Amino acid sequence: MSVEQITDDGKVKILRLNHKSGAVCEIYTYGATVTKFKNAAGKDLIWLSTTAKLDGTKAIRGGIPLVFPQFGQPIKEMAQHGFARNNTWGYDKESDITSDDEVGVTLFLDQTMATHEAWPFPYRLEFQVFITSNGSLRTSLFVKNTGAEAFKFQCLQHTYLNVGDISKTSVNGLQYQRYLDKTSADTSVLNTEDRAAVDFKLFTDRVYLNVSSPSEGKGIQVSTGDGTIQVEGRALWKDGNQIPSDTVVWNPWEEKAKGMGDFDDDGYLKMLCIEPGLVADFHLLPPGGQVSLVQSLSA
Ligand code: TA6
Repeated sequence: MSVEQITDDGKVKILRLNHKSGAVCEIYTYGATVTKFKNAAGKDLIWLSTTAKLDGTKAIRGGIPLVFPQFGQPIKEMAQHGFARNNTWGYDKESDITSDDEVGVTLFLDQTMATHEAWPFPYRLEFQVFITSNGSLRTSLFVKNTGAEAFKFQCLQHTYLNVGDISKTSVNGLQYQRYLDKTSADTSVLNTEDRAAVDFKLFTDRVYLNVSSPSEGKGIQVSTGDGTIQVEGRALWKDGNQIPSDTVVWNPWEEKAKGMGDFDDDGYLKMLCIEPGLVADFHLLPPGGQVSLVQSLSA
């Protein structure tokens, strides 16, 4: 069980978690972006574009980029998906966890490191990445209001899953859920998912509302050609009470994939984004308040 630091010019650029099971996870301090998770069976669960910028010039394409304080661009002056994913986070080795069963690190960001004049609030983000005793990946984003006034925010873990072959992929666990279809002419229409198994044959961009994983072992199952990836996501107040959270499902498909310079032209055939978040609306966090957004990936 170990945490390796890969440095560049004396600064930590990548953290590598090595679990005794053989599972490995890599996180860039830039954006606190998980870029790799290979489980104990040697299966890579995370997709990363081969043309992703990894030099800090833009958010990493693939992995688990972190979206905060906005999802999309409701605040027009601020970059799409906010500023958490395109700034370098801090890392304090003292916060490492290397117990008998788990290995984990915590990265942090606050208003002294990244902010925006259109959202001028004191905050602290902490992002914990653990490989757990059963070889799953648990990523927890903590949002803290360290200021004297309430602020509104959205947050999301923009997880790019490696599904191998999208034509052999289907998602279970969304049936009867309500969703907004961002590919439609009217994105405000509330639709209902009627399929037990959702498959993918075209550009897909949907916000499923209030699809929190009710408890351990539930959540969303992504059936791929060589197994199933279990995705659990939930949001919690500091007192542990659950907040109904959302799940975004995205595949840009061929034309949009080709239109992104950092997205492999054929990448849409190998990836699927299943993204737990609080994005259907802004959420109000009072002074001293904390919300955690927890994702668990296993296969
Ligand atoms: O999560 C889905 C989404 O909001 C899509 O609408 C698409 O914009 C995607 O995020 C990627 O956004 P990005 O800014 O990373 O290119």
